[in-house]
Amino acid sequence: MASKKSPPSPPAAAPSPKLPAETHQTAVEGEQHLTTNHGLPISDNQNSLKSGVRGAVLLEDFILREKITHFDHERIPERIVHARGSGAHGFFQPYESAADITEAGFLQDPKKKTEVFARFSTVAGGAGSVDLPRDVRGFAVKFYTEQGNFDLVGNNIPVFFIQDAMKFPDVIHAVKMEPDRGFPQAASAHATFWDFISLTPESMHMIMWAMSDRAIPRSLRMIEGFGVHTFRFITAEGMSRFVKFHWRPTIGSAAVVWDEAIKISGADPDFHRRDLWEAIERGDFPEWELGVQVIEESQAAELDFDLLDPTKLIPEEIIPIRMLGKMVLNRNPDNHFAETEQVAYCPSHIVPGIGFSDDPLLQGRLFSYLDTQLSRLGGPNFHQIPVNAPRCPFANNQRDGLRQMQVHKGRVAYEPSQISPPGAPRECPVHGFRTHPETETGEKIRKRSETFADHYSQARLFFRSMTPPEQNHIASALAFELAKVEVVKIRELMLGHLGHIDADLQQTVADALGMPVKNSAKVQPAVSPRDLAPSPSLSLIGKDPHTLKGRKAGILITDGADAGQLAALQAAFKKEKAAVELIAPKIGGATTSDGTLVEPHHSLSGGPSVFFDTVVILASEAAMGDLVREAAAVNWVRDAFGHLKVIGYSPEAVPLLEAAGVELDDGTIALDGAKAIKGYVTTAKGGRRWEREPSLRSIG
Ligand code: HDD
Repeated sequence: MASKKSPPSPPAAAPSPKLPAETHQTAVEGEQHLTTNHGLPISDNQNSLKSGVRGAVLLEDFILREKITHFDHERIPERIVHARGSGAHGFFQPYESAADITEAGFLQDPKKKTEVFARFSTVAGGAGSVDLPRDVRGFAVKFYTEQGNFDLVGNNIPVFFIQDAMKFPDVIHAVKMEPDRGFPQAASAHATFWDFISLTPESMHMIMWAMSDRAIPRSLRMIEGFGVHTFRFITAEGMSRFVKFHWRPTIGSAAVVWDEAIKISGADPDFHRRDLWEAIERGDFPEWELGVQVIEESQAAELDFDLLDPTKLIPEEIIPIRMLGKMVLNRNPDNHFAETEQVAYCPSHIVPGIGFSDDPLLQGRLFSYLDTQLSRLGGPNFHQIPVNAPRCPFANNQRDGLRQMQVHKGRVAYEPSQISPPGAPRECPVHGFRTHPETETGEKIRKRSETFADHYSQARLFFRSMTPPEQNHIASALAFELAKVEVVKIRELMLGHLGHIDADLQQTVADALGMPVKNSAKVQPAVSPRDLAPSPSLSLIGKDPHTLKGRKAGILITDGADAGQLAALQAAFKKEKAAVELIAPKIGGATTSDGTLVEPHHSLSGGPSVFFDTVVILASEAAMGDLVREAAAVNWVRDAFGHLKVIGYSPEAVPLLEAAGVELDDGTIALDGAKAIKGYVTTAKGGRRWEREPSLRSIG
């Protein structure tokens, strides 16, 4: 009932305010009706049921209640780790039969494509966190094979923080936001993380990777992936070998610089998700080769570390990668929640021809994922959700349970049975999965193997395999993160560990922190670190493919910009298979020299140069007066220069470069003719100008 005090209702005859036709969609004959979840057609989706137009809403309104109730339950528990992810559909196709090393069905026939769903994620942040924190990236792929689903649940870093699953909740609690204050979100730069790490020497190798450029990738399309653990490949004849899985992006790997990552996080928190989505929408399908390092069981004993230790890798220079085939991601999800959120990967999902090793981290994971899906997806039937369901037939005697979607028929849900109908599921000793019959002996014991005890040699190997700019980035990242740790003894302990990795690194980080190196805490390694031969294949800069393929160029245009140059640049980028976006001072457009009104993708303030791999400024002299006084324009250029990008510019744009403090070098190229465009493109293919960095930025 309307309150007596309220002003009188307008007369019933008063016309209700008119909404634009398209916001008030009513079905016409033959169109689908909006209905309740139970199929009742809904006549009005704009107004709740009230007593009078200004009166109280009635409890009777079951349509309102159903709509709100469903909305209230739209969220499910987010993943405890890897909560923020982006997914895509695609396929995997082998190059040739791998029957000599595995009987896995999807690796036998080069003509056969296997459907996949891949999900890439950050680890520490919540589902709504940004895409570019310094963090490990998850790289999970579900292969829907004819022998059931194979889930390869890896990361973009080939080693891990810990050696035993017993420590997983600890390392995750340490990195996640601190429980009393609820921050920092998606960041390892805080005391609890470094407290745990400084007391966990086995993390040191992983720390080198996590502080490297790998942890701030330019694009999910450019990350490498690793299975991390040692797995087994088993042939049809029962021959078993150890393997390490590798994913390699065909367009090469690249990272952003830290200052850029921070700015991207503000300008576009969805930077990676958008990039993946848009690349697939424009037909620029991301591709990865899948390969394995194959290790004969007899070879395993000769390696200078234990294959069961997930904090170690095998340099490619020692055991090369055999490429097995290619994955192409060619379809975006239809629905982010239904697919990317509900996809449930489990390392325990394997197929005949693939087996586990006794890596204690892997063994713990074999339990954890199924367990977490039970609560995350509300019960034991999550395999029936379309993105999780095998594409091959599946049948067993498991029944009922929460969220049961199948209607199982018949009276027999067990075996053996004499009354089950013909065709009832039976076990299959010939084609069924068999565990590799490894001999296990040993006393029950809670103890770490001594073969896991060398925590510094491979950390050193990684650091010394980096190019000088990459080494500087590791030192800078360590200094940045440790500077956020207010507890001095944690910093001193970390400096102590760094001393065992590399004395120069220790000194550089100490200097950047403004702490005397002599204050480093004494750390007694369980095994003295050794000098292993560097592995150049671990460096990203060292294997930069020098290409613009899959990269994005940004062209800043103003009124009067040279139309011919714009067309020539667009054609040149297209030839290189690079995407191009235009930026203009105003989103309404810029009129180029031939009088064409060009519509940009971004206005200046909405399209900062951090979005692009290389940039061009095509400006007229007349536009300079305004641009040099416009912070968005000056920052656009200053950032592009500071982020070491190759910059092409029309000679008229020089005042803007000067206002931005750009010092012309080999990576700043005046576009004063067709030849100049060619030279600019060749230089831009070379990627960032690392030689510019030391004059712009100190370590720390
Ligand atoms: Fe994990 C999710 C990768 C160790 C327990 N993990 C998860 C995802 C990836 C990884 C990519 C996200 C999958 C998706 O996109 O849905 N995890 C790894 C790697 C590890 C690793 C490469 C070490 C080599 N994880 C690890 C351990 C445990 C877990 C040791 C527990 C004992 N991981 C989980 C989990 C998650 C998970 C709690 C959270 C959500 C989920 O599983 O589905 O079960």
